[in-house]
Amino acid sequence: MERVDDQTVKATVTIQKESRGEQTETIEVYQGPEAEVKEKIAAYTQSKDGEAIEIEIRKKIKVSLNAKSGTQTTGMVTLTEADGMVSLEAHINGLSEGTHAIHLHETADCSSEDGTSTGGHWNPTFENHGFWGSTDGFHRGDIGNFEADASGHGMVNFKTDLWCLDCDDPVKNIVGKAIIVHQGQDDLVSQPSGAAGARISCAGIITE
Ligand SMILES: [Cu+2]
Ligand SMILES: [Zn+2]
Repeated sequence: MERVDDQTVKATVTIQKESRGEQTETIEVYQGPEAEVKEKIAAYTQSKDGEAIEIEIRKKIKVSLNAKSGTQTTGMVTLTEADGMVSLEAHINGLSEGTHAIHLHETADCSSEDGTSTGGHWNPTFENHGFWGSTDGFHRGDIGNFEADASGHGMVNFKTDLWCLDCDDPVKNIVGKAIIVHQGQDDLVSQPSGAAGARISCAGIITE
């Protein structure tokens, strides 16, 4: 299992108050572990009865990609949730130059040498494998392909409202899943996984 280097929640609480025709706005920011932040918000807002309260919570999970299948492919992935969107930003090193697939797989278990302990593609909607957004169906883990340069570095920037971090919806929650980088390219057609070759790097999306 990968260690989570940084798991924080940032919450902005805005309180609007009107008295004698005058509007005042107070903004409080809390940052830390989710449970702690929620406790602080509850304590703060308890005394603010009858005032307009707006709470925005930003979640962040950082995990490291560990080399698999005899490679040296490692990296860092940051997942952020804000305004109903989840962003994935990955920096990957030790790749062969060219196109590589990246997916979410079913289980955050990177213990096996070849990454197969993570299971198949995460597919909570029971659709076919395909390119993200395809009307013919796609897995909710089908992030797709990215390019690695001559120095073996690749970057992924991906954003979607079909995921969440640690929410109650099993079709959206990506906590407990794995991020897998492949040796080859996803052809976006072959079933069930795009014929992308060996699993060369793995990160479990876990919160502690
Ligand atoms: Cu995969
Ligand atoms: Zn797939």
